[in-house]
Amino acid sequence: MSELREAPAERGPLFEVVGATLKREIASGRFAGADVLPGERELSEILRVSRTTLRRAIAGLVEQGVLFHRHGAGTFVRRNPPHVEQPLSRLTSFTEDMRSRGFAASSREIERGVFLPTPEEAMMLGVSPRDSVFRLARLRLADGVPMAMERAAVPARFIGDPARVGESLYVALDAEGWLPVRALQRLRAVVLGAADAALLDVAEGSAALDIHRIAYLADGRCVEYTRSFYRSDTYDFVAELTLSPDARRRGAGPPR
Ligand code: 16G
Repeated sequence: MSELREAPAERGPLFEVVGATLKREIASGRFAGADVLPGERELSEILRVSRTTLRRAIAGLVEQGVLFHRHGAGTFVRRNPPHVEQPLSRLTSFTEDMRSRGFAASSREIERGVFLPTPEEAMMLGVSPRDSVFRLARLRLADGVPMAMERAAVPARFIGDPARVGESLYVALDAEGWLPVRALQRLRAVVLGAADAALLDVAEGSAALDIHRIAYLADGRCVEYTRSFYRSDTYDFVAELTLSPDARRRGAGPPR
């Protein structure tokens, strides 16, 4: 470890040089054994930089998905992007899905507020163009890796105080007594444009799943319209198919 040094040719702010050095060392398999980075003090001594610089460098690598923090356990090297198999028959939230798989769910907020609906939102939610909607656009991450870009719209009357919507939209809806019980979802393949590709940390033109979800309350009112782009390299949507009761009877063979 003692030869871990910045390359003299590298220029830029010190924390970026340190980040690039760490990234190169990781790529060369430096931490392959344990996958956990040495402690902050040890690493800052090895690299001969302040802990503040080191922290900024590490934060940058967490943002890029190279490293991730595990609460109370340290900073780890990510070897493979999380891969998720998602059943298409259960109505669950992103936070719930990721937690159940042992990934730490987080979000980077792009937009939040109460606005007049776009024509698309008004149509999908069945609200008047004069009714307000609460809009929340977020990049969703699992263990620090971008997984999906979601733009959710909820009729404002279902959100008491927009500022109180925390990590999970469904937890907030549940707290107000408006948790959806049913949803319709449409999936199609798309090619990502530059802006969404940059957010999802994939090359422009990569394939993604474009998902529209309309979620309903028990009384049939629409509570959510969300348009999402899911990275196709991290998500498999799995549907269970069953034979119709008629066909099942036919397949059971002649009655004895
Ligand atoms: C899921 C839903 C999304 C919903 C979000 C709530 C899909 C394709 N989308 O990502 O419609 O808004 O969960 O997650 O499954 P949250 O409660 O963690 O904010």
